[in-house]
Amino acid sequence: MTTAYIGLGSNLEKPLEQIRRAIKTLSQHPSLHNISVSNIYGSKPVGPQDQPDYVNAAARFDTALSSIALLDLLQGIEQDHQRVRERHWGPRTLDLDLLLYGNEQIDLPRLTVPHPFMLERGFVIQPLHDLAPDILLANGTTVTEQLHQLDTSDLVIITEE
Ligand code: PH2
Ligand code: MG
Ligand code: MG
Repeated sequence: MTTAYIGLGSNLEKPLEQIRRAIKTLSQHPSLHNISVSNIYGSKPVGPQDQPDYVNAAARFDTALSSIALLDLLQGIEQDHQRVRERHWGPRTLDLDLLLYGNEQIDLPRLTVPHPFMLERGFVIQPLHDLAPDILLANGTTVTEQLHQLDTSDLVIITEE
């Protein structure tokens, strides 16, 4: 079994419902075990500003799936939410990003883990902090220390889990 962390994001078609539905799907999936979910946050878009605000969260689970099999599973769930791939960093109904897969470093054409931009993003690090404040990130700092480096003033808690 490997412990994995994912980031969830949505800013189209009732984002909070998208995130809740994705969490339900993940929780019921037979290959994902011991799932826990962060608080759910509202956040301002990072990247292009001409798009709606996001809803973001993170989840942790244990799985025997390989990293690529897990990526396939996550992309399948994105497709179930009518995800259309358009603009880079543009709006989306559901984004499921594999953040961490055990302590593995993965550099494949389809998959880079740890997620290459996670350290700079409050909307990733804050929900990750809810789940695992003490784990070490790729730069050798804890999630708590990393969180203190970031501006999280645009984040609002929508629901406390
Ligand atoms: N995702 C993006 C681009 N910008 N901004 C926020 N606040 N939250 C996101 O999940 C997000 C984003 C592309 O994946
Ligand atoms: Mg993505
Ligand atoms: Mg993303």
